[in-house]
Amino acid sequence: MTDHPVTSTSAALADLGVTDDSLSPEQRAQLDQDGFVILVGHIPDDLLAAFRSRTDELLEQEGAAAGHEVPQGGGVAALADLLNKGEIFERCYTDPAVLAAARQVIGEEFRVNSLNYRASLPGQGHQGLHGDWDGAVPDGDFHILNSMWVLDDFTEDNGATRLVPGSHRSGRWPADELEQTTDDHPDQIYATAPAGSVIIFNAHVWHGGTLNRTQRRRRGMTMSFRRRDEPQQLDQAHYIRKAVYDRISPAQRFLLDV
Ligand SMILES: O=C(O)CCC(=O)C(=O)O
Repeated sequence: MTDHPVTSTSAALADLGVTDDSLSPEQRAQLDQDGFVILVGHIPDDLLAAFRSRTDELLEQEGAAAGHEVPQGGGVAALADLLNKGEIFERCYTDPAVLAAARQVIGEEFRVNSLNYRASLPGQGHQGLHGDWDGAVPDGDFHILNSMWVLDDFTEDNGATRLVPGSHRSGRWPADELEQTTDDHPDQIYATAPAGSVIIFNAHVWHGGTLNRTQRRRRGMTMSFRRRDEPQQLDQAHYIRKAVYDRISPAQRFLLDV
């Protein structure tokens, strides 16, 4: 790890151990074609346990204010600004596979957008199909990459994220095909995955949380990256705490843009 200032995304990624092998050729092809790839068993058990206990602790501590930094709508327990709320969360934006995917989708110039937590509550959580963008973009002109860090098993009945494979390349938008974006889409799939998985997706793929029909929460964290010359969902330079800034490496500071 370098102590010298880092001045490019490629230098930051090299410093964090991102290589051509950080994703396999099959994973890269799926990310291009379908717009997503699921890494099963990607989060070590001890880290998964730490994510669960720290997010529970934060929900308890923050109470009604939880998630206020990035409002996420109703029907969920939400948290935001996680990168300032525990060293463990730094694993999400320094993960070589996720960073390799961000470079593949966005290109060489990107930075952290945000790390949020979204737990669909029993009987709630259904979203309209959307991309994390204002409308369709030409194939290949992508701005944003997201990754869902799966903290509970995602199943068809507990609110797993739905995705429409290939929709990022369609030049169309959910409202072009659905009367209501909350409707089912004939080509949608449920991104079912065991706890400890990471679902990496081109955020222009039409997606959304689904109804949690169970009596338990469905917890996940979304770690996203966006082109460097565009606003971050959470202004990291504004929010960064001194202790965090002092602790992290030059490569991490470059990725946060702080
Ligand atoms: O929680 C999910 O499954 C998806 C969340 C999402 O797409 C969003 O909040 O925009």
